[in-house]
Amino acid sequence: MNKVTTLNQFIIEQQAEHPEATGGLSRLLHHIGIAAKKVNREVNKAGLVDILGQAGTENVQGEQQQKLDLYANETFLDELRASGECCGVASEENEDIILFDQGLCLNGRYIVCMDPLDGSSNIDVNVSVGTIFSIYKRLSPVGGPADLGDFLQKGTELVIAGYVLYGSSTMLVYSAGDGVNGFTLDPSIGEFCLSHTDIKIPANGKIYSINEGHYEKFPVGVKKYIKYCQEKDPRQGRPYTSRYIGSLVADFHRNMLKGGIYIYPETDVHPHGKLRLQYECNPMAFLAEQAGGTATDGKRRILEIEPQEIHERTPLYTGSKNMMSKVSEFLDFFGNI
Ligand code: P6P
Repeated sequence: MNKVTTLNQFIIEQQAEHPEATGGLSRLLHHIGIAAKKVNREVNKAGLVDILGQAGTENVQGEQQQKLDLYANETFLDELRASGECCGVASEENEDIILFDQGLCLNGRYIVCMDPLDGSSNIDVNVSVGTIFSIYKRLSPVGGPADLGDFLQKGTELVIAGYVLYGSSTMLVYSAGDGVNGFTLDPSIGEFCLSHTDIKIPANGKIYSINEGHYEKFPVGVKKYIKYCQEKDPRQGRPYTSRYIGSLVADFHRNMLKGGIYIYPETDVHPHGKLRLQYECNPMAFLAEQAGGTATDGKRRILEIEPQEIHERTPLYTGSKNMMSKVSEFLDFFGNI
């Protein structure tokens, strides 16, 4: 019988490779896994209970909040607080940072930036959605409250980044800076089990993922790249295939396994891009690089961008390194205008 490695076993084994580790990060990850299982339970029965649809409120983005958005946000906040290792959270669902400034949490050495339920507008139509999380070491002194500077660290300072994909199966994928590993939830035992070891994104891919509904407003370089993907050239395996789910975690995960490129550039509606640097782009960029891919804003490495505020947006180009090199040629030649 094949040995099953659960997420908790894997975390403990990884911790053993770092003698200086105190177990804090392991406890934090363990609680993230619990929150993911709780959210998975509700996502899976959405439609059967009164948790579908809009909550009748708006988030800081001015977007209609789904009932599951609020449930996911509260669930992850509760588990992060319960871990005692986290002193504060920046969430897509909250305008300001949430400080855990009571008791044990004041000694928490980590902060979390998260999108608790990304792509949630897809929930009512049963399309995959995801959670995106990223963990930094706090910069503020342990024992006191976290401050804004803790949440405005560059992606190069990330300690852990990961996502949960609530899809045909539920997977938790994360990296602590030494490769990317994927864990599939086995409902029969209620555990995430190691299923994708050391994920590497293929250097080449045949999939480009972009919302071509915004085509007319794309930078010229992006338009030229899309046409390049569509031109027939059997020697280079073109035309490529267009795949766009409209759920970042699902599009990104597919490209991680099969190879491909995901692009959300500047548009007229989103002149700085739509996606959020701190809790969407930086974690995905960290994972892409850990898997051998790359991630830029069209010019700069995402992880090198100095955040100015917790909800700032950025264009995102990420995926297979050779496809990223090709799109960069078009952007350099035609510019980002
Ligand atoms: P559009 C979902 O709202 C999201 O943040 C990402 O998950 C997704 O990739 C993107 O926005 C979809 O945006 O403009 O194509 O609907």
